[in-house]
Amino acid sequence: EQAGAFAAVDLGASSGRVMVGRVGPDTLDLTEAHRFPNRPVRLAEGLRWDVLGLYAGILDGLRAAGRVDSIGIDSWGVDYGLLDADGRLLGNPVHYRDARTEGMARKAWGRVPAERLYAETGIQDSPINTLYQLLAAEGTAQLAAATRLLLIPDLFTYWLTGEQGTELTNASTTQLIDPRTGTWAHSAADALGIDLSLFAPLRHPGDPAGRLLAHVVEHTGHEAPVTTVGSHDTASAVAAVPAGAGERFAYICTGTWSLAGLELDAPVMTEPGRAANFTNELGIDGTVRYLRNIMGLWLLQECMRDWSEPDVVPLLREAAAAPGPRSVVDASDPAFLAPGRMPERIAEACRTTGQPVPTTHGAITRCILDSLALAHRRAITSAQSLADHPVDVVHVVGGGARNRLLCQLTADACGVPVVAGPAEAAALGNVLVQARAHGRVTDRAAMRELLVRTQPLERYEPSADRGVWEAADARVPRR
Ligand code: LRH
Repeated sequence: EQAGAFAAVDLGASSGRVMVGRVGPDTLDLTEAHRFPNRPVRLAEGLRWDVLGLYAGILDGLRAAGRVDSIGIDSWGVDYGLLDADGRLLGNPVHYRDARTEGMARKAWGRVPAERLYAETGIQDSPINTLYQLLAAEGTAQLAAATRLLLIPDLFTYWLTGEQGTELTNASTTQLIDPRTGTWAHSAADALGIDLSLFAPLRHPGDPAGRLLAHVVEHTGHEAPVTTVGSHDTASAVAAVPAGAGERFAYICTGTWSLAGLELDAPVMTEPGRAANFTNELGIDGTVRYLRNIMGLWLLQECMRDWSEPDVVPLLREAAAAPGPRSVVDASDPAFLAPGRMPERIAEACRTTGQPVPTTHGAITRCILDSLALAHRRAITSAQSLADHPVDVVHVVGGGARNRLLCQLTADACGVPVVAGPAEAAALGNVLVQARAHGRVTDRAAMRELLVRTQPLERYEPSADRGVWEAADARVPRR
């Protein structure tokens, strides 16, 4: 059987990996060539990404991957590096959890009213948005010196190939793209004072992105083309949702974040959608990711950091034994965005909503998982009514698909079956888009059909007890 080999560089908030996917008519398997930590660094000036460290990890990973037919890169959204006129990186890219965007929504709305901004971009109001980051950078020497802005995956593609571009799915997270047209929102950008010529020309998943530069080939030991994929990790993950033909599904991409919503053919840019803070990000093939950003397992990761507890297994065991849902917090509240003091902040949220404050690590873990399940329920329920798009099943993909308790609670809270897996959805979506561009799979339906046939999935049925989730829902005010 003929199979192609594709290297997926997939960068997450806490680690990066280079995976090799083999794709043939009846084959889709993924092996890890290299995994490396992604450790943000706090300077006096703020929280920064160590992009050189990440790039070194990518190079080592590509070397470990061996000969492949192509390479694709995806990462978290919204963040970027700035280049000067010589094409050199100006400083360390700023982390989206940096506090600099505080107050920037108000600054934006002073130039373009919130309703108009949403009507032209369809993007949720979140402090992480590239637009707000650019407004925060206004007047800095760095931005003044910049002639080019490259989103994180595009920056690495540039370093590997010397070619500059702006991949569309990730560009949609900037809040400067009109999802109805898939091009820049010129009128909003002009009114906001954002210079769109900073951005390199748009490119689309499947487009060729360049070939490895000679010094890169020297390090990796082999030549390969770089292929544009859904470079926003969530776009790649949704491309790898193992939905059967005709299935009416919602998805939750779980990891550091939970991204919960629907895949649609067209954006839904309504006022009720804006009020519920739904976003219309672009997926592959002109699809729209109509979803909400939920804080995700970040809440637990930060508690574990606070507790100096590296092992999640005992926490999940205690959490599973704890009764719940007892105390729940609003897991989509941006109050939880910044790092630090997470157990205290969760306790505070329980206190202000008049609920018992969980004290043991197991009880706090349970509170977090119940809160995520509740946020999943709210997002999936609202998405269906806002988009008039009912579903029968929820696919949980990404790292959280391995978390059995989270999957069961999500099924219980949503009241529909959960199908969990694959955990490495972003890497698989990255691989599949490359494989399609290189003729190994025909279309999006065939990609999903291959996933269904090859990936181990687990099904969770909802429990009959719906009342406890309605009661939990009533305890947490909606923002
Ligand atoms: C998930 C993700 C998410 C974005 C956030 C910045 O990794 O890309 O879709 O909102 O990171």
